[in-house]
Order: sequence, then C-alpha cells, then structure tokens
Amino acid sequence: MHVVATAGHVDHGKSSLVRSLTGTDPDRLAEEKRRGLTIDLGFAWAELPGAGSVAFVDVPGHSSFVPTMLAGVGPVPVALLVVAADGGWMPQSAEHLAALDALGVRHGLLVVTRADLADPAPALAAARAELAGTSLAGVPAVACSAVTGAGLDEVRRVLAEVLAAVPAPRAAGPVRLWVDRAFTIRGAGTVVTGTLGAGTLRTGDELDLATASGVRRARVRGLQSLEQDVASASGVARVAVNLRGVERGEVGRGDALVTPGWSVRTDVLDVRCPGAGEGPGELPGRLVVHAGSAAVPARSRPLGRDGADLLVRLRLEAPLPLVLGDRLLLRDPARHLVLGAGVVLDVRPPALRRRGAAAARVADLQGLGGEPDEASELRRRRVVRGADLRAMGVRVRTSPVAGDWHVAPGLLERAGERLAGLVAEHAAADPLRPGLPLEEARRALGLPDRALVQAAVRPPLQLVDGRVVAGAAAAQLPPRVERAVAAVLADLAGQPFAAPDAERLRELGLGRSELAAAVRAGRLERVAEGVVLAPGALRRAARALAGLPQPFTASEARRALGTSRRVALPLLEALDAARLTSRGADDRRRVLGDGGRPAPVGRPGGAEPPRE
Ligand SMILES: Nc1nc2c(ncn2[C@@H]2O[C@H](COP(=O)(O)OP(=O)(O)OP(=O)(O)O)[C@@H](O)[C@H]2O)c(=O)[nH]1
Ligand SMILES: [Mg+2]
Repeated sequence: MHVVATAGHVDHGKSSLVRSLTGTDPDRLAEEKRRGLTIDLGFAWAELPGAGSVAFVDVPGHSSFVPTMLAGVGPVPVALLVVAADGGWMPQSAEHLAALDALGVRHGLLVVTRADLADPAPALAAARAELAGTSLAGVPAVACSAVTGAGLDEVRRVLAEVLAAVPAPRAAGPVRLWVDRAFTIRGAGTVVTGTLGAGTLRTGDELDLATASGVRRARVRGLQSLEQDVASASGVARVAVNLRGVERGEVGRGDALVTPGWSVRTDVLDVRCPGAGEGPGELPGRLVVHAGSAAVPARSRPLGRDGADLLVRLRLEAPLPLVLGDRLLLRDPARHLVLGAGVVLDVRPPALRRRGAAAARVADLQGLGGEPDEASELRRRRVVRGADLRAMGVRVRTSPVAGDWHVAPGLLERAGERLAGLVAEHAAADPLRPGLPLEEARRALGLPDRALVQAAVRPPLQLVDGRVVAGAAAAQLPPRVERAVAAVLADLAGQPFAAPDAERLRELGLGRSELAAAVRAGRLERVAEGVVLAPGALRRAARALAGLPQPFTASEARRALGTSRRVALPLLEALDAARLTSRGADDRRRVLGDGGRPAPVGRPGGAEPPRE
C-alpha cells in the first residue's frame, strides 16, 4: 500500500481531486459538506493501476487548520501538492510546501487543478519556481480538472510512476503509530487510526500507548486496513487499531502506539536545524514542535553553530516518544511560519549547568547527522545500558561488559589503571585494611554500577570480600601487628584454648582493628569479640570434645579444653554456629558428624539443623 497526503491552499481543489481519484468524498462531516470546506483530516483510497492500493490523507487548506494539516502529513512520505489554475500560488501553498520541505518529503506530485477555469501554465510556472530549492524540487507536474475530468488519467499515470520510486520501509523494524483519530465503535470499544510508517502491527500485539500524561500497555484487539479486517499490517499503511483496555477519553490525536522498549519518552532533546545557522534566522525562544501527528509547545535554546546549521536544545511542554534521527518540524504559529526542521541528535542530553556547557555540547554534537550509531553513542556517553541504546533507536551489536552495560572502547582499561592507583593509595592510608571497598571505588571512578568496577578489576588486582586488593596485600599485616600475632600464637602453643585476655592483648597492642586484620588475613581465628585463638582452633576443640561421653555439659567441656568460662562459653556457641556441635534442650551438647567436619544440613532423621 501507499499513503499520499494532499497539501495546498484553501479551496484549491484538494478534496475534489481525491474524490475524483477514489470515488469517495473525503469530507465526511456535515459541517464540511455544508461549508464546502475541509475542517478535519479525510481519508479515501483506490486501486491505482501500476501502484496497487493507494490511500489518501486529505488535509484542510484553511489557514486556521494548519496544525490539523501537519498532523495529517507528519507520518506520510508522499505529497500531492495542489494549486488552482485560477488561484495561483497562495499563502498556504507556501506554508504547506515549507512544512513538507522541513519534514523532508521528497516524493510527490504537483497538480494544477481547476484547469477548466483558467490557463494552468502561469500557476504551474509559479509553483515550479517555489518548489526549486526544496525537498520537492523537480517533482512531476500535471494539470487537470475535477469537473471535466480532463487530465485525471494523466494524474493517475504519473502518480503511479512517483509511487514506484518510493522505497519500501522496514517491515521487520519497530512500530510507532501516531494517532490521528480516536473514536468508539459500539461493541468493539476504542479505535485509533493513523499512518503506519514502518514495521508491522499484528492483532494480539502488546504496545506502549504514549500520551502526554504517561505510558500504558495496550493490546491490539483488532486491526483494519482499508476497511478490511486484517491479522497484520506493515508500513506504509493506513490502519485502524481496536485497543483492548483503553477508554476513548485516554487517547487522542498526537498520542502514539510504540513497540515497547523502543523510543524514549522525553521532554528535553538536542536537535540540528539544517540551514538555520545561516543569516539572521535565529529561532524564537518559544515555538511549537511537530512530530508525527503530535504538536507540543516548546522552549528553544541555541547551543551554537555547526557549519550552516544551528544546534538547539528543546524543552517540550509534554514529553514525546522519540528516537535518534527523528525529523521534527519547528513552527511559529503566531506568524504562520515554518521555522524549519529539527533532526534529533540526542533524546537524553546532559544538563547544561556550568558556564561553557553549551559550547562543550556543540563540540560533542559536531558533525552528528542523527543516524543512530552504536560506536558514536558509546564514544559520547561512555557508559550506557543496552536497553537505553535500543530505546534511542540504536541497533546494538556489541556485547555488554557487565550486566546490560556497554562502555566506550578503552574505558574499562583506563578505569583498571586508575583503580590500581586508588587501591595503592588506600592501602598506604589504612594498612590494617588494605582493600578498597567496591562502592568507594565505584564513586571514585564515577561509574554507575559496582558491576563495572568488578569488570575493571584485572590481575594483579583482585576482588576479595567486596574489596579491591592488590595481589597478596590482603594476606599481609603490618610488621608491628605481625610480631604481636606471633606472640599470641606462641602463648597458645602450650594451651591452645587459653585465649589471651584483654590485658595481654593491650600489652601486645592488639586493638579491635588489629585483631580484625589478623582474622581477615587468616592468622588468628575469631571466637567472639576480643576472644581469638590460633587458626583451626574450632576444629581442634570439636575433636577434643568428641572424646567426652556424649552429651556433655559446658563445664565438662571447659575442663576438657583446659580453659576458662570466659573462653569456653563463646567457644561452645561458636561450635554450635559452625554446626560442629549441637545443643540439646537440657543445655548439654553433642559433637556432630565426625567432630572435625560440620554436619550436613537437613540430614534425614538427624537433629534439626541450626538456623544461620
Ligand atoms: N471548475 C472546477 N471547480 C473545481 C475543481 N476542483 C474543485 N473545484 C471546486 O472548488 C471548490 C473547492 O474545492 P475543494 O475540493 O473543496 O477544495 P479544497 O482544496 O479541498 O479546499 P479545503 O479543503 O477547504 O482547503 C469546490 O467548490 C469545488 O467544486 C475543478 O477542477 N474545476
Ligand atoms: Mg478539502
């Protein structure tokens, strides 16, 4: 199917031409028929020899209805520009042409109508001159009369030729259907219509309905194209979509049905305005942005020039679902002035806070044409989620480096080098706790996720207990602490369960953090706060207790281990916790398993496993 939109000044014969070509009057409202004036968008279609089905979106020409006209032509790739032979080039001829030019519409046909009323040659020559230098320069032209029928066959023939040259869009790609009408059908519910530019819609599809107030899921309950029920429709096509679970009041012109995960609903964006950097043509601070069938007031802030183009930050009054490369139309409604195009370069631009931020931004955007490109986005954004890239319209081909994170080339390597320095600094500042906590490293490196720090850890760096350490540094203690630990171990050599008391620890200079460091380094075993033994002491205690008649009391255990109550009680609790012993209801204990290895959890018929 092809979709063609009309354009041209009021009363120049657009609707009459569509009716002549399709047999259907696109003016369906009673008021339109009464006033002989198109007020809202009209739709009609016909089979055209050599072109297949052709649907027409007929737009109003009256100056009051330019926003309606723009909603109709926004998503349509082909234009039928109509000029009356007896009317000649008029203000909305110019305004509509400027809009088509800004939207980049390159395919079309110039039709000089009402050729029975005046010689079409002057109107044709004037129109040709106006088309020169626009996207429609050089399109074919035909003169005709809807009243006599003269020239209509030629219009059909030339239109078929024009349509044959229109490239087919991607049927496999994502969908964004800009809604141009919404209504209710009794028994079916809410129906929206629009021009599907690309991609394929199917019944049963789940789509995001993006409106000014938010996004919600909607399911395609039924689909029609050219008044036929269809199971699927691929762009370019006129479609009517029956939506499940959407009330009529929740959707209207300017909203969009979008493939989930594709497009960013944004109210801040950076655009390139081709040619607007030349001459005096500064953009006004307030303007209206048209995208698809949507029109949203916006504020513009020039960032700077890039050659002949102006780079502009736009702040929309309501968010729109956009992707990189979208072509927006910028308009000043008060002056009936199409200001030009805005090609979307960034849908998630950084805030401009510091002085000179705009200039830096211009440098960033220099040369970008808007085509979504993974390498260029990674270079500029440094770190970005794959899902976010896809939402921007980028086809992601590389694999993530951690989680869903994609990074600029060399970024992890540089982060790894900086990390080595940070780890060394941290170790020098805090020798008892040499590892740099992952979260601290993440903040220092300015990365959004600890998983990225982890991915940057390369030998000799390693990750131990959530800290980044340099090689064997984790196992090393400062010499002073090392000497004190050796003294403790010497004390314990004869009496392995006689843990040093507080006074002895103080004498050796082993405070809380020194003991913690020695335990982390595996040089001492912690029984309780301030109670330490030689490594392996718990296992040795269990083996010693296995020699007692089972079960045994705490004081029997204390005597067997040759230690004090201060040590024995926490030691028994530590044994319970390690599942080396279990404590019965009478406070007596049994050694579990073989006394050296912890008993497996949940043995059938065994004692109830202790909780962690
Ligand atoms: N004689 C003659 N009259 C025509 C021709 N085409 C259209 N008309 C008349 O011109 C008037 C306007 O035609 P429309 O088709 O409604 O014009 P339009 O461009 O659709 O107007 P808007 O939608 O309001 O912008 C109507 O009275 C038509 O009957 C033609 O080829 N010859
Ligand atoms: Mg009309």
